[in-house]
Amino acid sequence: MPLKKIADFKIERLEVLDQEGRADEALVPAVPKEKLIETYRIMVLCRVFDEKAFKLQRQGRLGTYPQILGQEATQVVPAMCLEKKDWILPTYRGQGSYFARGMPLVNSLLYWGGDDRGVKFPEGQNDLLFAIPVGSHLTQAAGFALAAKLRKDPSVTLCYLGDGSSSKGDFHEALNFCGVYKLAAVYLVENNQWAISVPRQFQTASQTIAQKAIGYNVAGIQVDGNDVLALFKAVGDAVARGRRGEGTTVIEAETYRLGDHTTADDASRYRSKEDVEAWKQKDPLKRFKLYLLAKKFLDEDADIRFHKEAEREVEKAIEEYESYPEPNPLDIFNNTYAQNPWHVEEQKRELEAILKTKKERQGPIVTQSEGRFP
Ligand SMILES: Cc1ncc(C[n+]2csc(CCOP(=O)(O)OP(=O)(O)O)c2C)c(N)n1
Ligand SMILES: [Mg+2]
Repeated sequence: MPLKKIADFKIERLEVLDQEGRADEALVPAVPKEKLIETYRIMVLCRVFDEKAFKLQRQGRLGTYPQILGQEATQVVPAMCLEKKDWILPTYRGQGSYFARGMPLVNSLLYWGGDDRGVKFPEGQNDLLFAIPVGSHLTQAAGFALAAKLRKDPSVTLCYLGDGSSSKGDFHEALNFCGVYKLAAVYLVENNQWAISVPRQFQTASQTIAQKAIGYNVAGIQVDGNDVLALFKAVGDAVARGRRGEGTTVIEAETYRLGDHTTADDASRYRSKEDVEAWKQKDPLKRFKLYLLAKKFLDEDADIRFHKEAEREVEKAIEEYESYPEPNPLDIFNNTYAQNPWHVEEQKRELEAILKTKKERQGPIVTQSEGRFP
């Protein structure tokens, strides 16, 4: 006797733009023209910033830096789908999401230059600092979404994670919690095919990452992560669903990390040029530009202007970063506890004494310009 079927599951993949930037009109989301152009402008800014930050690191002017090259769409578009009061928890590969939220470029340079004054976010919006430990922010995102629910606050929590992060227990604990309490959260998995040198197929045996949503009775969908319009549709729908009280969505956005894991890595040691070249053909900027040109929302002159403006903006941020007033080493004790425990106070006094003696003997201890990153 055949067994009784008690449930049926399917996972869908959303694609709107093809590689030449032609859209499937039936699927195009209703996003105002101005917003599309602004999205493109920020994506261009990300690309210019990213390239420059890489070079600064190579010149010893910036610390270790994780490029977002190739992931501009998965970075920028989800953040563009939020209201200011929504919560956003990016990963360390998160410059694009921060820039989409209006974070000044200099802050990112300060952060990756090892200066914690870079983590001062724009006032009046709910941007959180990413965690460098992989996945530790996933359960925190569920906590933010639960807090919003308890306060009857309509804000939605957007949490970014990588394919590697989805193998961690935190992901499953967070989704279990979100499913049970029907929380207004969106987990945006940037599946860039690599967790440092570990490829996607060694990350999970499941056919998609999106299908992991099924186990927790939350919505799940896979999208082409290099397709701006597909992302606007999937994330826009997920945010609206959360806002309506209909729970959490997992979005697996398939993309590719075109650069190294960070400036401390050399990806040519573990992956082929052919693979990288094939993904370059799916460049999210190129495809979106072709769409905007065809729609006459953009012309070549405006594109050149966006690039020039981005270069000027980045240069200005670098000047500001490199002439930033010296940090006070004692700040390390000021921003962790509301009230320092006794042993931290003791360390603070110790550093105060060291700084005083050094200052008397040698003048300033830290200089911005001289060999910060040998
Ligand atoms: C808890 C923890 N384990 C290991 C690491 C080292 N680590 C840094 S990034 C990374 C890979 C993460 O891959 P993924 O989630 O796919 O994000 P991606 O870097 O590709 O954006 C690892 C293992 C870490 N930072 N934290
Ligand atoms: Mg990854």
